[in-house]
Amino acid sequence: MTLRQWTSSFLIAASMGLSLAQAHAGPAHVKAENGWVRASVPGQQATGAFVRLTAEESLRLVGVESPVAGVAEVHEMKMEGDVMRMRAIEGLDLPKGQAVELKPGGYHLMLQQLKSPVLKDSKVPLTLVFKDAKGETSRLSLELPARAMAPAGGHGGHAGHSH
Ligand SMILES: [Cu+2]
Repeated sequence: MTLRQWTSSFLIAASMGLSLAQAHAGPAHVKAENGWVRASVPGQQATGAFVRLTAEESLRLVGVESPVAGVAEVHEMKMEGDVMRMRAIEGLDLPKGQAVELKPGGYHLMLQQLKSPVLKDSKVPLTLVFKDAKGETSRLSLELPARAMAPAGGHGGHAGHSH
């Protein structure tokens, strides 16, 4: 092998190594299942999105973005006295390999300042933003179907709550 050949194979190997490293820092290593968005009616300002997330490494869900909403947040539902309230949280821990369910009545993604009604059977683009232990950000883009109600056994998560 000449020096020139050696150099070029070294460069190829180096660039392959680099692209592998970049791939790891790119899309989040999170499995998203059973995702859906609650369809809204005209005039409704906000709706919820729900999904089951399983992270391949311990991550924290720190945000959500969607072109259909002016503001999108990660929310939790909590009893305050005897009233169920929801509020934005800074992050939701996703322990490695453990499914975390975002569902009506529990943690959910809140889409606020809706730009137009979320029509039943339409697809809603959402991007989830995660941070790992080192503070590195990764993203997962999803298209979730809009449904009038939960796929099975759901109950009205947002009825009676306002923002
Ligand atoms: Cu909410």
